[in-house]
Amino acid sequence: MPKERTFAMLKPGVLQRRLVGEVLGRLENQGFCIIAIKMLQVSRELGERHYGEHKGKAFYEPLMTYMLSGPSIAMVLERENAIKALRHMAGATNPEEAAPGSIRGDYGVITRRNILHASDSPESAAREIGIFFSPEELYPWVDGNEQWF
Ligand code: FUP
Repeated sequence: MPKERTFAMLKPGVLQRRLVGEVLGRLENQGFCIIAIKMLQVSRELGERHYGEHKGKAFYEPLMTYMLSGPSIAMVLERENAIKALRHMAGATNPEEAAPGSIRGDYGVITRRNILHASDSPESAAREIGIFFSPEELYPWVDGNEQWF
């Protein structure tokens, strides 16, 4: 299968709760190559571009408040079947419904603070990567360990 790229973002609570290492460790254990990573304070404008599809919904403003409450960690991850694999690892949007063993199932408590964002389709992945990263910020590297995964 060809390699695929997806976009992931660890939301502000992950830093607050000292869960960055736990979540990144899980992603590395599943063979994702981190080809771009940065810490950033999401601005209102960036938050609205990212979550614009939800504008007008009851949870939109509380979600924005949360996303702007502190820095986030944005990433581009590469792997075979990366988009589905990451969504599977993330688990259901509502942590109460997310399976144990999934990231949201194990660390999430409430939906608004559900640990991470993961792109849900190739179109979303391309759009979200483009919002958060310029092409020069991506560092595709040859995965010499891929036979181990
Ligand atoms: P997901 O793709 O799993 O991140 O889920 P959505 O795109 O449906 O939701 C985006 C974000 O909105 C979630 F991560 C958290 C927030 N949200 C709520 O706060 N309440 C809801 O009922 C649904 C989503």
